[in-house]
Order: sequence, then structure tokens, then C-alpha cells
Amino acid sequence: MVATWHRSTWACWMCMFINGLVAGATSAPIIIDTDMNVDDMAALVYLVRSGADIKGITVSATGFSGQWAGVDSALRLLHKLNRSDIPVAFQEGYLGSTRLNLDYPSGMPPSEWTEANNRYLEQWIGLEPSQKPAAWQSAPQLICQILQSADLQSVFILELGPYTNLAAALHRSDCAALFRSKVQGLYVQGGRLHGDDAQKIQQSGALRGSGPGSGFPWTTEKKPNKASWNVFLDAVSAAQVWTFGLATVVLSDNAFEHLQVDPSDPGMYTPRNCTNKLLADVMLNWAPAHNAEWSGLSYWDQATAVVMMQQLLTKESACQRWVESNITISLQNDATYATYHEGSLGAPSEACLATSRVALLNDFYSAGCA
Ligand SMILES: [Ca+2]
Repeated sequence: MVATWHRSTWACWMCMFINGLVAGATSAPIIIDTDMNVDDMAALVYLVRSGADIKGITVSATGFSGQWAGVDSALRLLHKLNRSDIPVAFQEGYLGSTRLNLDYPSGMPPSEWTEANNRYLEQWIGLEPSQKPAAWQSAPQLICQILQSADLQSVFILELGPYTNLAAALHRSDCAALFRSKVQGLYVQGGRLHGDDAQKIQQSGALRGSGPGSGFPWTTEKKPNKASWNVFLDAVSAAQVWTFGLATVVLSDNAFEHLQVDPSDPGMYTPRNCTNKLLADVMLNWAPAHNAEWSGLSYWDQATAVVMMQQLLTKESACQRWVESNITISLQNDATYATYHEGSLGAPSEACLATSRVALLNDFYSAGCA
């Protein structure tokens, strides 16, 4: 199935090339679902400047920014980038779908983790609020409407946050059929590919939870260490999207091992003649605004955006190692909770396991300068 997708995807890329889309540096239509952390903000600047044909942005309230702030941050950035024509939608309702433990009914990050993201663009980058209001549609409604008016097998979805909005769209009447007919592929950030490792650990029983009677043990203070945040924060929604089986490209945690941010990066990789410093500003204030160590910050969403655009524009990929697999999400009440399970079921996937830091940062900072 992956091979079939690979061939059809390649055929489509060739079509785009022949049709001259590549020459114009405009991508296929894209829907971005995001939680508007700082890496999402930087990825968005890169995407707009590198010719992504963004049809809409949906913002989850289950990730690393408050509901009131994520949409505002996206609108501020689009205003600065002269792209206020792109609709930005709120998540439907407030809470996500995952409620496996009534003692911890919401898996959302604590507010002290998200506070710096909420006011980042205002306080650290000095961006004005946008006069453009958020979309009148809810996130799932906007996704379904974009798919409704799209050509067959034309749309790519970029998932940079929890899967709450995508699952909600899938559950809307008739929208699953639109996903089947209109979506060509899904790109997602994060998650460790276990391979044989996990099976061995599972068989040994070493990953069992805290035992009978202890209840469901996982909270934001205690996450299985191989679970991606984007999966963990709403694991039921993530599991539903992966089980639906869209052709998926995943930038796995393995691919970020040499992608820590260094504050010298913008100076090193931004072209000398670049007068547009927005991307460098967004990157350079990340650690100070969060009282974080640079070594703890990586090019997570940025790298996912770069690899997607390189594929859509048929450029050489910064990904150096790929593996094909079918992936589902484990919802077992043990340390595999919210991690990838590789097998014969779920989404036919191509996972990037290793990236070239130099190739990736060259593209990111030079396109971000355009
Ligand atoms: Ca994100």
C-alpha cells in the first residue's frame, strides 16, 4: 500500500513539475493544524515565505497555547506576513476528546507551561494584533469546507499539534468520505519509532503500568517517555486519525536528535543579504522567553514543515533515512500508552529517521528570508 502511494505521490509530483507549479514555487493546497507553540510560529513563517498554498489554519486548544492565545498568535503572524486572507479557526468546544481518567479529565499542559507562548508574539516580537477576526467556522467545519471545494486527491494536511481538530472533522457527517477522496497525504510531527525494541520490552513485561487497582497512571506530570506530546495530549483523537489510514509522512523523534537549536544558527544560516529578520527574531527569543536552556529546544515543527515543502516542491530532501511502516497508536494502560505501534494495521507511513542538520537549516533560514 505504501509502495502504491509512493508511486501515485511521485506521479502527482511529476504532474506538478510538468504543470509548472514547481517553477512558480507554489505548493499543493495545504491545511495546517497547530497548537501555536514557538516552533509552530517559526514553521508558519517559513511556510508562508516558501510558497505554501495554505487554505486554512485550525488551532487546537489541547496543546501548548491557551485557547484565546493560539488563534490570536496565528492571526498576528499572518497580518505581519500580509496573508490575512488565510482563515484561522478555533477548536470546536473547549476540551479534547481524551478522558480516560476522571481524576485527570483533561490532559492539557499546565498553564505555567503555556503562558510564555500565549504572549510571545506581543511581548517578545512586538507584533500588532490583527484586525481580521477568526473564522466564523469551527476548526472541523473549516477543514471539511476546504476539502469540499478541493480537487480530488489534491490536499495535504500538516499536523503540528494534538489531533483533536482532525478527529473532530473526520467525525462530521460525510467528511470522512471527503478525507478519502480529497486528501493526498498527511504530514505529522513527532513520535518515536520503536521497531523491535518495543516488542522485546512488552514481552518482558517491563512496561507494565503501576499495577492493578492503581488506575490510569498517565498525566502531564508523568508521560510515557516514548510518547509524542502531540499524541499524548489527546491520544484517543490521535488513535482515530491514525486508524483511519491516510497516507502519512512522519518526522519521528529519531529525526530530531541532531536538531537542537543553537542561538548562533540564525546568524550562521540566514543569507547575508537578508533584511527580513522576523524568522530570526522568532527563533532567537524562544529560550529567553521561556527561561529555557537552548539545548532543550529543537527544530520540531520547523523540520516537519521543511521536509514537507521539499517533497511538495520536488526539492532534494533534508531527510537522510526513511522507513516504511503501518502505524497505529497504543491506548494500552501501560508505558506504551500514546506511542506508535508498527504492524500491518493503521496508516501506511513513511517515517523520517535522520536528517541533515546543515541541509535543513540552510533551507529553513534562506526560505524564511524571502
Ligand atoms: Ca506544535
